[in-house]
Amino acid sequence: ADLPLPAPRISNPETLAAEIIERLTYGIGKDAKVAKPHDWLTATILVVRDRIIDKWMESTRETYATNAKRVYYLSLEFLIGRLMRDAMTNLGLVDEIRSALESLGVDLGVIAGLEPDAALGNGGLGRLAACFMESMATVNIPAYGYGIRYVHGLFRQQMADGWQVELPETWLAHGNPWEFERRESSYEVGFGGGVEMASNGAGGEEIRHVWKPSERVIATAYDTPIVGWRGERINTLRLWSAQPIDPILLDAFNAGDHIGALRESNRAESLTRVLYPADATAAGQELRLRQEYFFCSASLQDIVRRHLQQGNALTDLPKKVAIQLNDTHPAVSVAELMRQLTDIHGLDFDTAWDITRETFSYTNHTLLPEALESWPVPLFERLLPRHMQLVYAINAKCLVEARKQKNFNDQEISSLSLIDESGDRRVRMGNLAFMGSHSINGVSALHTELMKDTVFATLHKLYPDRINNKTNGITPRRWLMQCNPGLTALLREAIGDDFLDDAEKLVALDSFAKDSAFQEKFAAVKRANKEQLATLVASRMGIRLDPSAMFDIQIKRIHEYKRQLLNIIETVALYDQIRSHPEYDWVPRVKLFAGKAAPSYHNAKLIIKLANDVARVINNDPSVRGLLKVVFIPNYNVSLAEVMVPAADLSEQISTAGMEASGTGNMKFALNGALTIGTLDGANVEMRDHVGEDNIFIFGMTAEEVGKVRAEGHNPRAIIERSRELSQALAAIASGVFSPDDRERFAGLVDGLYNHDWFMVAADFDAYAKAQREVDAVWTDQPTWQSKAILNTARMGWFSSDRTIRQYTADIWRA
Ligand code: DL6
Repeated sequence: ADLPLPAPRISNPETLAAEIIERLTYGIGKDAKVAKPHDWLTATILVVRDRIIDKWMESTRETYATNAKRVYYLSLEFLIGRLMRDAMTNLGLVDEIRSALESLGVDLGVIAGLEPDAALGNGGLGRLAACFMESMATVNIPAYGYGIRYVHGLFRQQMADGWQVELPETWLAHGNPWEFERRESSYEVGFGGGVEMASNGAGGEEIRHVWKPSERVIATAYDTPIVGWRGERINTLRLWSAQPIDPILLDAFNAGDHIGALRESNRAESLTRVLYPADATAAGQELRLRQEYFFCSASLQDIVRRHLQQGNALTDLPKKVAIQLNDTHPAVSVAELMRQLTDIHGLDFDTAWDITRETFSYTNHTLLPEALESWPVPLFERLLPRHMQLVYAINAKCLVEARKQKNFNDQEISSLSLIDESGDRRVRMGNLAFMGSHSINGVSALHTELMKDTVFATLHKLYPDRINNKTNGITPRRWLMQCNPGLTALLREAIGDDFLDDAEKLVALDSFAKDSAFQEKFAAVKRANKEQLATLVASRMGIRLDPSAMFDIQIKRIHEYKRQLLNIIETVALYDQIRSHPEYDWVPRVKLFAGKAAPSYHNAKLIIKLANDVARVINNDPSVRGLLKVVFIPNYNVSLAEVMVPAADLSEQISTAGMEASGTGNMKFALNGALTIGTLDGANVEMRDHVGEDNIFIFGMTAEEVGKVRAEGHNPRAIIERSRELSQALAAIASGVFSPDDRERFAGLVDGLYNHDWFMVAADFDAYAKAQREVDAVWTDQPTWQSKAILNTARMGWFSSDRTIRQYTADIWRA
């Protein structure tokens, strides 16, 4: 029966206040008189959630009714952050909720700050997935995100004497009012065992493969609604949690083996307990492959079930379903869909292969060789025996095609192969994702070109139409409207509200760039944001910052290719200069850093320690006269970024050219009116094209030059010896000026620069230092600085993830 939906909720402050009290009382069981801030937070979320549910059901009903094509975004990571402000902003409820709470004596800002960050991701790739989820709802695409409901997301970072210490993060400690457990959406996922042949039907002539796993777990769905802008559409993020088939083995328990009785249960639950904390190295461990297969299998079972339930034919899958693989982590899906289509649904191999390739598309997010996943054949075969057979069958089919079509030589054939035979035999997940997809995209123009020339050169030769570019974007709701309400209000006053619905309309601000009254207002907003960040730093770290100094910020994962080290060395050189030339009119700067290092990444952790050691010395040196401060803020996460991004004057995007696939932090800063100092890497190249080369500080080697120097041989020692500033700074670091307790601490780091300098820190140092002095010069001319900052905000609208999603929709998903 076509049952009606409940009447939509009314959302004025009085009814909201009454509902909050009702939720507090009947939902949480708390008397308002004794309710704690956390209770208020939960009650408020539940009231906001009701408004979302109304729309959510409408959206779902509409998709079913129209049998529209659905997009599925498979990602092992979703770096979501907090959801309450996001939902309230998109539903237009912020002011109403604030006054409702005020009437109850509760401060929205205080309770909003208690919401834990959902940190189910490491960095760029996971945050992009979160921005995409919001944009897909905004541009009205019926989409589902599929991932894992990790009990512990990315670790909490603490500093112990300047060293990173990792602590477990417990985002679910107070429950999660955003999610709905869907027990009815449960699937079995198998591992191990063997493959048998079975005849099909009475005649017995058709033969099928039957996988008999030796181990099974249950995947249970948890759904979180994702609100699009103005609440027009609500999509679903479905995260899987692993559960045992038998919660306790009673026989074992009764026989006195109390630990053994829970072994199966623990083994199942450990599957989804922890997020792997490395972003740029393949995890390479069995548990990781189990995680990957677990979420892919459950997601594909769910997708195929929904497709069939809607009355569609399996052969129509590509017409009704588009599945985007977020990097290679879900690449095993290619083999899993083939298994489901052939072994379970009885399609022949060739038909299944056509459907598979038309359904999948794959995004590559990094060219770093150490991040490209591959699995030892024996492990893959033991865990997924049927998938191994299918990988061999797919490989045979594609290699025959390659030999026939292109007359490839043996070397080319071996680089195409799904099996890397060069050492211990390994399954190449990048090649599997590529062969199983009709579209393979990079995330910036430069990265896409490099993909064609490097990692996927032979595959590109074989399938020249598949690689395409989709430059990343960021959602302007979270990264402008929510994180920078001051700027948003000023923009609305100046150019009206059009940009709220279409970020590219920000370009109307261009004509205000030279308007001195507007410049003052723009600068006042920045100043207020800097004061807010200074308050945070003072309260968390006891360090006082001067908001009139230039706030120069580098926040991102700590990685050698991102070159925090270059920034720190330049800071040391500047420190030296300030002390040697007290007569100069130095521009006061605050150098801010934040970011996490993968727990096993030794040099990255050493770089954090160096930043902290340098900070301690500089901040305590009276001869610096407050002209330079260095701060490493611990525990970088989405919420901290939301405070730091609007407060930046200068954004550091200084990776070795050719190594950062795109970057998205670069876009967030520029949208909020920071000027970028950066290399021609990733999306910086396109940012320069958009904001104009006069409004960005570009320095250093190009990707081509880096490639050439690496190929021809690099002599960093000679470069260092030629640069007085650099050699002095390195000598200070290596000799223990900043580490008197352990003078050798950084000797190895500096040796690395003298001896190989793979990341071109020495090679780019002088250009970087020169660019920093140009930054100083422009800063001293505030009207010019402000006009450039305004032009950055005006011209960054193209980098909205709405634009990116529209491009995926038009070119890849055809939804
Ligand atoms: O595409 C999103 C994001 C890019 O902006 C970054 O440039 C890229 O490093 C990141 N990649 C990852 C995966 N691993 N690594 N490295 O997070 O993707």
